[in-house]
Amino acid sequence: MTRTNGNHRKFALGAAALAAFAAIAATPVVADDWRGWNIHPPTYPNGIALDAFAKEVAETTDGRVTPTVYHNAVLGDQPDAIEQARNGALDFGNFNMGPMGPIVPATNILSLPFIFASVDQMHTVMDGEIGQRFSDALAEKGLVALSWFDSGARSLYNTRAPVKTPADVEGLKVRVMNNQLYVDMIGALGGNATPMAFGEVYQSLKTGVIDGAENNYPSYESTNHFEVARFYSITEHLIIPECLCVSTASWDALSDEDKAAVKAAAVNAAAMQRELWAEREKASLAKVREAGAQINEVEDKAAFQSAMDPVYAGFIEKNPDLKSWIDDIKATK
Ligand code: BDP
Repeated sequence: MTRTNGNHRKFALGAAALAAFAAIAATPVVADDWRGWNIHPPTYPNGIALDAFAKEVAETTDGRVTPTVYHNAVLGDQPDAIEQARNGALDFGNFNMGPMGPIVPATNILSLPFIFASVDQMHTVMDGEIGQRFSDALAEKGLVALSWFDSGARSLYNTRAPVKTPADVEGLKVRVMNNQLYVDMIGALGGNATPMAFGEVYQSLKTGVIDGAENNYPSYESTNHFEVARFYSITEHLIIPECLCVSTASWDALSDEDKAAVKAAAVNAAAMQRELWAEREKASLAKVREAGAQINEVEDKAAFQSAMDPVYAGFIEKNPDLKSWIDDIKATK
């Protein structure tokens, strides 16, 4: 938030007073100390890119905006952090569109299983006209999406056995992010979904409160979930982008020049994050394999896809206006 120098005083007219006033008026505003949220460690691709964003913003605004990134979710869980950014208690954050769905309904489209055919298609969509529609929907809820980070594809993993067909999910207790669509998704496979904070998953897997979860390779690895849930099955059921989002309140307080600087830094951060992401996916896969995780292909992915028909039908019934967005995404090459 902008913390300007509030020394506004009334002066009697006179040369000395005018001179004093001119001196106060020339005092630069106090630097805008932005606080940013990150769920991951600082060494994760997102953490590195967010720190680079903070550094570039401080430089290119000549210190008028000085962001600090708070890593490891120390400022709160994701749904809570999204609310904080919306009401201006936080200035920016890297948010996944999964927990965004309950707040910005249009973003639920990005949580539909198998909505994208590939990560490349997701990039094309998010960097183009359809991505702008999501940005507009976020803007209506107090968030300015400046760029889009990669989050790969999410697959199922569990403590019990490889998942090769939908029937293997039957009866499994699976942790999901906070969004009803994921409860429906796991339910459609015959499993029981439990929405839970990211930071609680390791312990819950370890103690058997849940049997499994779902995530991309870097998060499966960085959280050490692979140590306790050794069966990772390449279902790739979700490809969810993440934004670098700024609170509208913080954004509106910027001059046009500083807005341009912050936007440029966010675009650069996303480019960096995507590069680091591609490397980290490979490194994480190698690390978990080395540690004994069993990674299995899912040959009949179509079986998982068709099991999602009721999830799509339910979504379209509740959101008829969003049907055309789904068609437009599917038509993007
Ligand atoms: C990670 C996302 C993060 C989510 C987390 C989760 O980057 O934003 O909070 O998954 O599963 O891949 O909660």
